[in-house]
Amino acid sequence: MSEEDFTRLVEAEQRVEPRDWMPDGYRRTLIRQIAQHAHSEIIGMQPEANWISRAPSLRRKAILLAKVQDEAGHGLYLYAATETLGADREDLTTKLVEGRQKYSSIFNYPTLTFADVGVVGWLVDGAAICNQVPLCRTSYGPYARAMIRICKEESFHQRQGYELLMTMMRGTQAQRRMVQDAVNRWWWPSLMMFGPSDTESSNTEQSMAWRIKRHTNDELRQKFVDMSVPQAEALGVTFPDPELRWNAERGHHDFGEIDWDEFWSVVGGNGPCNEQRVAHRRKAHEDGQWVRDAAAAYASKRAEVVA
Ligand code: FAQ
Repeated sequence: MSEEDFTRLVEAEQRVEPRDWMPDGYRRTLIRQIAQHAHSEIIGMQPEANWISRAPSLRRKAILLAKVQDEAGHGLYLYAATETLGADREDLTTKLVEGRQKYSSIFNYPTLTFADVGVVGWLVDGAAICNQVPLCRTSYGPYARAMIRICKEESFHQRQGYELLMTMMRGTQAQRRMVQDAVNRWWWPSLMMFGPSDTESSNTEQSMAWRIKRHTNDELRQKFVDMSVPQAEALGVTFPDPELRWNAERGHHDFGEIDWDEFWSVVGGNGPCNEQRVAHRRKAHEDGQWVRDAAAAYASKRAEVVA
């Protein structure tokens, strides 16, 4: 396949498969984005896992455990997708724990109360769905197929969060205050998940041309705001943005300016929990060395028997 064949295939909305010829930049961009996505799922287990042992009922514990396990599964599908592009999983993990590869800024904020579990489900998984549903139509086959299952599971995650918050809002005054406080802390970081504004986004133009990304960062952020406002009203909470209002002319909600200094500071490693998240991941990886050694020894013995 030539470069022209590749371009024709992508423009005809067909899928690129692992053995097809692809430009080096396309492969590199995919590995970067999918690895960052996989790392986000794996690091993203930590803020919620913080509450598994303190969940207020058996039902909430079972739901939370299932959600965090799903996130591990998502990370594994996504690492497998990078392997179809020639990436090495061990190398990606090394880059993550050495701070040479990014993961989503959102997971560097702490989960201070159980209401945070609900708000992470509602807003963080809600933002993730908004961003990821279009990725089911991304041009690289293994990534697009992984996204279909991931999105189904994210949708359950979002609903469990919303249902948890609905329950708390029907509770005591203190519980309602807890929900509003969690919303106040997570709203802006959730908007930051979509990345820098389009004018600052270094990768969007090329990624859109290759049909890796299907919408720009600002388009998806706007969609998320429009989707979340009626959900907040139904729940009985407000977002901490005095400039948030319906603009009938645009047919969308206007909203205030994101604190981009905060965004870049968190992306640069200086958020409230960056150090703790990476240190925890590094320790888990080192503690798992004996499992990887045992699995490798078992596989090589099996290979000898078969030979
Ligand atoms: N945090 O040029 P762009 C989840 C970086 S959902 C950190 O616009 P791009 C589910 C970006 O990498 C979260 N870094 O970049 C879950 C680039 O740096 P580079 C994960 C960010 O790639 C829920 C630079 O800024 N979802 O895990 C962020 O075209 C609950 C310039 O930006 C995905 O990864 C950020 N927020 O667009 C799990 C979805 N934003 O690499 C547990 C797939 C940007 O050039 C619990 N990814 N950067 O050095 C994407 O759609 C895209 O990669 C974007 C960024 C939209 C995130």
